[in-house]
Amino acid sequence: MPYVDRIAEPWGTRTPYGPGEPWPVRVDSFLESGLRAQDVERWVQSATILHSNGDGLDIAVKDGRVVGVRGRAQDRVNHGRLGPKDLYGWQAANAPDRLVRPLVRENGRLVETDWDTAMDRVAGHARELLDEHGPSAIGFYTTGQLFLEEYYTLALIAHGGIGTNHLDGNTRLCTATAAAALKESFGCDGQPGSYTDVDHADVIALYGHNVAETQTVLWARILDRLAGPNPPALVCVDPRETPVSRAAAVHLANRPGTNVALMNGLLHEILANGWIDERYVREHVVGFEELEKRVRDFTVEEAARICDVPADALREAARLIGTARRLLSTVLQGFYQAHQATAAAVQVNNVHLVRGMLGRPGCGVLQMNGQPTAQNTRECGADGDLPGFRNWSNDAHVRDLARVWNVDPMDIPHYAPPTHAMQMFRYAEEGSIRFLYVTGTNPAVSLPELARIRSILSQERLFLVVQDIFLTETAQLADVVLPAATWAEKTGTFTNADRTVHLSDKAVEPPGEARPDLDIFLDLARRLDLRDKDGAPLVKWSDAEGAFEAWKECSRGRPCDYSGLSYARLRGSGGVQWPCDDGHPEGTERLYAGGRFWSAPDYCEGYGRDLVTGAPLSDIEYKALNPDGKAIIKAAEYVPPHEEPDGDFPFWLTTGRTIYHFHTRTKTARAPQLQRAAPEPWVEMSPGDAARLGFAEGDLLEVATARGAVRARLRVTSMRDGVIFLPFHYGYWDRPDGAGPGDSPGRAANELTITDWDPASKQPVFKTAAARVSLVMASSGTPSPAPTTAASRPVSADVPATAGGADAQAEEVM
Ligand SMILES: Nc1nc2c(c(=O)[nH]1)N[C@H]1C(S)=C(S)[C@@H](COP(=O)(O)OP(=O)(O)OC[C@H]3O[C@@H](n4cnc5c(=O)[nH]c(N)nc54)[C@H](O)[C@@H]3O)O[C@H]1N2
Ligand SMILES: Nc1nc2c(c(=O)[nH]1)N[C@H]1C(S)=C(S)[C@@H](COP(=O)(O)OP(=O)(O)OC[C@H]3O[C@@H](n4cnc5c(=O)[nH]c(N)nc54)[C@H](O)[C@@H]3O)O[C@H]1N2
Ligand SMILES: [Mo]
Repeated sequence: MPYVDRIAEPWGTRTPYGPGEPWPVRVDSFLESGLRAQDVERWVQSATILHSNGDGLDIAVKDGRVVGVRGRAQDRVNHGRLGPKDLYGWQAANAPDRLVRPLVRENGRLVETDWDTAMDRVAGHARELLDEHGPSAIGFYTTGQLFLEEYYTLALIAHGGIGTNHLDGNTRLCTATAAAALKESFGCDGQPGSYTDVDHADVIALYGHNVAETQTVLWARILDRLAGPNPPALVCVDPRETPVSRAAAVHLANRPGTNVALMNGLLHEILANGWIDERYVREHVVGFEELEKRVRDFTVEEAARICDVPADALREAARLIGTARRLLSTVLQGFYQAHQATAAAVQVNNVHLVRGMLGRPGCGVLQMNGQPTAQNTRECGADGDLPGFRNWSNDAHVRDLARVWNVDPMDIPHYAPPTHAMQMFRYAEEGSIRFLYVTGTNPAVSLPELARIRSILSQERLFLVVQDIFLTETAQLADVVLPAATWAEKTGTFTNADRTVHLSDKAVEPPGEARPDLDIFLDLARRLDLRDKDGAPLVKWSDAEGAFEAWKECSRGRPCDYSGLSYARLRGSGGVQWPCDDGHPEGTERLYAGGRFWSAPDYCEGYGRDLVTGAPLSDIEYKALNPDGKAIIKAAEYVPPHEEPDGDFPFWLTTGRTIYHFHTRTKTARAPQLQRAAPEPWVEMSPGDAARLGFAEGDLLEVATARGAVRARLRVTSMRDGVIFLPFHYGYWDRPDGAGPGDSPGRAANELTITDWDPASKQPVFKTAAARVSLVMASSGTPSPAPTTAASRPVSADVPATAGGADAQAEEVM
């Protein structure tokens, strides 16, 4: 059995395979030092949580503690593989600084208290505001990292009980555009493709998606195809050089913010060459003429000029995509966190619609998710939408939900689109939201323009509740902090980016008095005495399985139908893809086979929006556009970003991720192997720009925008000129110099980002801002500590390679 240093070699050993062949099994595992498999007392079934891939794993338990993980060979998603964050990240839950008791603010300081005191304060304050100001004074901001059962319960409390329209997830920052683009094109959320499309595709196009670092096991699957016979050709659209671009047949390193121009150039070429499935378009699609009109005169040269990429490279990409027999496309944050996010993501759907490439092996779109349970936030309505992909602007859907919940339809807010997260923070800033309940997210590091966010969260008049597992930058500003139990300490289900549902069983007891998020929500509902229309308790379950059973009924007959699933069915399984119902007892691999969509006017999840203004369309407009429930092609015109580089701020600043860390690092920084691999922030710049400005690898630089400044050490990488990149993982809780949030100089990338969002999905713009860079201190030869294994690979050969040292993990290839 090979042992591999999975920090130095994040994707592990290759197991090549050919088109249509089964992907070989390789079981990865990591146990606490000194332990062997025979020392483990119990293995408990679960799946990975530090990304959206949903890789099946078993949790190793000894003496009541988690001591390791092992990939599940029989899981449909990973066939046993795990990524570096999955192998090591679980150690964070054993950290000594977990929150173990509730905290309340007394005379300006957070002090420990008991659950009754803390929850009475939360419920008492909410009740007082409800009586004095009504439900609109109350907002909930949740996450993509809890379990399905928790979101469904929260959505019922907020929408069915309290009656507020202010409920959203950090999924707004993450996959709001995935949902919006799927609704625009197919009338409903729901991932058309499947990871098994990788096994069949002859062309894979990745749009703004650094899959190698962000879904490492999906990339391992692609790498194994590339290493086998008849490999697929990759097309990569990303301004930076990444492991994906290095493996690609064509890399379009477009200027940031120009994705719509690029897509229109590709579509022009595809249409001009007649690479169209005319019959598919005729039978299954509306809106083709609009697209034809939009791109006819938009030449490849024009696109190449706007995007600053070679016209021939664009043509070559269009040829690959246009002549592919089995095309798989993936889309993520390079497209989603942009000023024209939905417009760009929809053009990727359009490529598949004009080519008739959906619902068959190898022909799929993956409008990717990021967080492990983001899909459930959306399905259960904790992102503001109504549960079960019901349409808030269709009264029949609201009535149907009211039936499921046994409440009056008028008690479910549906007078306007649900409030999106950025708007909720605006309402808190203005003082109309007075109570904000934050669960499983750290907005004081992850939202744009942090100086503003800190000032909103620290207002005297805002009552802030934070439910987390650590005392984060956000928790430090709270009035009440509730200690949550997390993965491995509670039971629930979650659904990955290709609709695969996994069960995650409780393996160990939570530390101290920490409680599962579900139990905290149930306690809140009890203390608020929320009732249905007959006076019975509104929430009718008391545990996770009860919540799941209730959700099954809520989802019955809707696209995301879970009615054929149960805990018993999921236990022992290798993951099941929804819809899973009487008609599809084994689940559903691909959606939209045969060109059938969930887009009929009376069934669809939304009537769509104007992609430029974001204005929702009415039912009348939708019925006129799409009376027969076909797929919808929506064209879009390129418009430049609102903030572009100029004389004062000459660089494009973009932000994103590295392979070893997850978000604000509350977990990965507490896993020593991961923290060592990427201990401090850095800033990436091209060799040309560095030489022009006289900067060298390792120099300490200050990066500033109109909103703030941060310091980081320079990593010179092969990215395009004029762009700089900052990872957004580094906040203030573990800063070596002890400086806190708001202290100068800053460290979090979001000190710099802009308060701006896509008009249709309302997803914030994290990928473009105008910045300037200056030297603080020359390096005297010490390189920056950025990883050498991935996109931040140095151009200089003198930088020591990132390695895990003594750590080598088992990989059992079957
Ligand atoms: N290691 C790791 N994995 C993760 C996470 C993590 O924090 N760490 N988080 C998870 C989550 S929640 C998410 S949402 C996903 C995100 O996964 P990804 O979207 O793959 O990650 P990002 O690094 O945010 O952005 C992807 C790429 O977009 C490129 N980009 C920037 N601007 C533009 C542009 O204008 N156009 C184009 N075409 N590309 C651009 C960047 O150079 C970057 O390489 O990752 C998930 N997986
Ligand atoms: N500049 C820039 N900013 C970005 C992005 C970017 O690319 N660039 N990406 C955006 C994206 S895609 C995302 S998803 C967001 C992520 O942003 P956040 O959601 O703010 O980041 P996390 O660090 O994942 O925060 C999750 C919190 O939940 C806590 N937690 C973990 N497990 C549990 C649990 O079981 N229960 C409870 N109650 N708490 C738990 C963790 O300790 C942590 O504090 O950041 C966004 N911000
Ligand atoms: Mo995300």
